[in-house]
Amino acid sequence: MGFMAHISDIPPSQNTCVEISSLQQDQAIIRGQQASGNALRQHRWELYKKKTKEPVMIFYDADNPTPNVMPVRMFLHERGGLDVETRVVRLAALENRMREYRKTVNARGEVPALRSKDGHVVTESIAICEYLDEVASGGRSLVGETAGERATVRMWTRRVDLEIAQPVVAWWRGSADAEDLYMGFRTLAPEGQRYHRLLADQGMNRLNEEIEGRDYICGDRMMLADIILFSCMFTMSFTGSWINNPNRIHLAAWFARMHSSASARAALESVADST
Ligand SMILES: N[C@@H](CCC(=O)N[C@@H](CS)C(=O)NCC(=O)O)C(=O)O
Repeated sequence: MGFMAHISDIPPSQNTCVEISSLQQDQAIIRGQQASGNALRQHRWELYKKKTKEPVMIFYDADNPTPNVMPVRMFLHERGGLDVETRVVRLAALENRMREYRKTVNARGEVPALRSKDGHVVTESIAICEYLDEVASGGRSLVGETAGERATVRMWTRRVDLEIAQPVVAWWRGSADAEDLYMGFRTLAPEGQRYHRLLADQGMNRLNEEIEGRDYICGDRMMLADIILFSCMFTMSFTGSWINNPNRIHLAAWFARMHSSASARAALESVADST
C-alpha cells in the first residue's frame, strides 16, 4: 500500500476535472504544437503508460490521525487482500473544504473517501470498510463469513459507533480547538460538550461489562467493531485523557490488546509517513 502525494498533486489520470484539460493538452502536444522530437516521443510513451495502467482504488486519507480515517487505514492492514493508492488530504490547510475536493471527491468536504476502480466514490468510514471487505481478494473478512456473524458484527459496530464513537467526537467538537480548526465549516455544539462526555462514559461503562471474558468485542477475533472503536478512542485520547480510563478494566485490557496489534502499529506508522 503506497502513501503518496497531497490531493493537489493528484495526477491527471486520477482526477476527473483535471483529466479533461490534461487530455486536451495531451492532444495539443501530440499535434506538435508544444513539443517535438524526443520530447514528443517521451510524452506519447507517458500517455500510453497512463492509458494502459490498470485502474486502482484510491483512498483519500488525512494528514492527521483522525477518528474516521484511522479505521480505514487499520482495516486495510488487518483485512489483507487489498491494493489501494493513498492520497493525503491536508485537513490543517482545509484542502478538504476547497472546491476542487468537494467537486471531484466528496461534496460534504470530509475524509475519508474511497474511489473504486470504476470511479465511484464511497464516503462514510463504516461503508468504506464494508465495501473493502467485499472487494478484497484473499485475507480474512472483518465483517463476517456467515449471515449470523455479519449480523453480530454489524450490531456491535452500530452500538460502539452510536453509543461511544459519535459522543466522543461530539465532545471534542465542543472544544475551542475544534472551533479554531473548522473555521465555521461545521456546526459545533460547545454547549453540549459535558453531555456528550457523559454519554460516551455511559456507553464505555456498559461495554466494559459486556466484553468481560472476551478478547475482542464480538468474540475471539478482531472485527470491524473493534477497529471503529479503537480508532476513535486512540485518536481522541490525545486530547481526552478521560477516554481510556484504567478503572474500566476489561475495556482497558482490550484497548492495550488492540494497541499492540500489528495492524494498529502499521496504521500509526502510515500516519507518521503521510505527515
Ligand atoms: N460520518 C463520516 C464523518 C467524516 C468526518 O467527519 N471526517 C472528519 C475527519 S475525522 C473531517 O473530514 N473533518 C474535517 C472537516 O470536516 O473539515 C465518516 O464516518 O466518515
